[in-house]
Amino acid sequence: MMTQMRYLFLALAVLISLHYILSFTNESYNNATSFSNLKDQFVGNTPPDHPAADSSYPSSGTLSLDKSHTKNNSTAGRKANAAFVMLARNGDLPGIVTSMKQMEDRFNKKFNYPYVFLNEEPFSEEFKSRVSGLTDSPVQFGLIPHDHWFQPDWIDETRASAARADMVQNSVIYGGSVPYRNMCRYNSGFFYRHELLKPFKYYWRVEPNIQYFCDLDYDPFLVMQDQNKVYGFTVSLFEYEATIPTLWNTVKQFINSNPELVSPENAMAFLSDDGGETYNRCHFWSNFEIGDLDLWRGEAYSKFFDYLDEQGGFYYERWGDAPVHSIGAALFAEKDQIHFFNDIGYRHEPFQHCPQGAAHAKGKCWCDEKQNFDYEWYSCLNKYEAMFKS
Ligand SMILES: Nc1nc2c(ncn2[C@@H]2O[C@H](COP(=O)(O)OP(=O)(O)OP(=O)(O)O)[C@@H](O)[C@H]2O)c(=O)[nH]1
Ligand SMILES: [Mg+2]
Repeated sequence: MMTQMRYLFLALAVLISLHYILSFTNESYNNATSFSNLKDQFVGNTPPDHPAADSSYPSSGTLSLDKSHTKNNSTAGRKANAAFVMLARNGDLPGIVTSMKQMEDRFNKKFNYPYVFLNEEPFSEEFKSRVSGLTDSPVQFGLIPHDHWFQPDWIDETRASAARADMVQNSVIYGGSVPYRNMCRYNSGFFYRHELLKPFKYYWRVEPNIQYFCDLDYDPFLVMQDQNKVYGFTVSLFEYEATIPTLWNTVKQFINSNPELVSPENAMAFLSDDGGETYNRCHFWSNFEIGDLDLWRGEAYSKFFDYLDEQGGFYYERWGDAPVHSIGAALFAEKDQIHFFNDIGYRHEPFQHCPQGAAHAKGKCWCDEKQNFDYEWYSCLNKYEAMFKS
């Protein structure tokens, strides 16, 4: 009996010594058997394709430096049904890679959202391979259907070209360009109908040559989803009057004919200083957008876009997708559903939003806090904020 016990102890001692020797000499053995890893297997751990950073988020543009707040893991393991959307020409490649690399470095390396590129011409092999090389996320390249892009036949070209000549005369930016008008109309009323975007609910629009100044360690798509937001912006400003002379009258006609489509909790106060009589020309700068595609796909905005399109103002004037989206969001969503992404430092020439104070520190932003458009005379942020003060 005593001899058997002695053998048992001896065998145990050999096993324990072996375990320690392997733990020190073999990393994968150590990883597989360490107490914390074994615990994770039982208690549950973060899936490998999920953001490694803590991904809880601040609400409504406010920010807390309290680490316990950001450690509550409320968004851990979740992703929204979302994609980046980049409309681009092959010639935009240098600016596209600049934007995309920043997006990857500041945010998407951790979150792995897919990209959708759209173009009215096929993307070149060079474009596709350079762009795909920047990310581990899925990248898709879509061709825009002809009828979604080009000037429709029913537009009176004589009238349209006279309007363009007039704008060139008056030095209106992009006033002489048909492709620019195609782009504005496409962004206003078609991009969200593209086959490649059909599976998605949320999008983040990214343009060439933009800058992202700060690290983003939470998922803005989940902010949209969890807080029932439908439109997010970083910069807002006034539109050039010369590009939209009849837009507001057209909007008013639409509202008068379809009052039931306008949200009772709308953001008209952002658009108008006199209860809707005149347009103050405020709009969200649409080169940055995080939005809910269903806002555009819904009945109200679909009817609204069709009505605007029928008036021909995308070609007889130069209606931009920024005022059209902004008016649509402000009228058909509730004002609480429009979100200011205060902690996303962003620049599209010539304006930038640079987070201030604690937000600047938290995002390790590299923009100069003094260079911030928020309360410049040409910004509309104060009108947005005024809607929530009473
Ligand atoms: N495929 C395609 N994309 C275009 C065309 N024109 C513009 N875009 C894209 O549409 C978006 C807006 O165009 P931009 O030229 O940046 O317009 P903008 O921001 O008003 O003007 P900039 O100050 O020049 O940036 C960008 O993502 C462009 O790459 C076009 O003719 N074809
Ligand atoms: Mg641009």
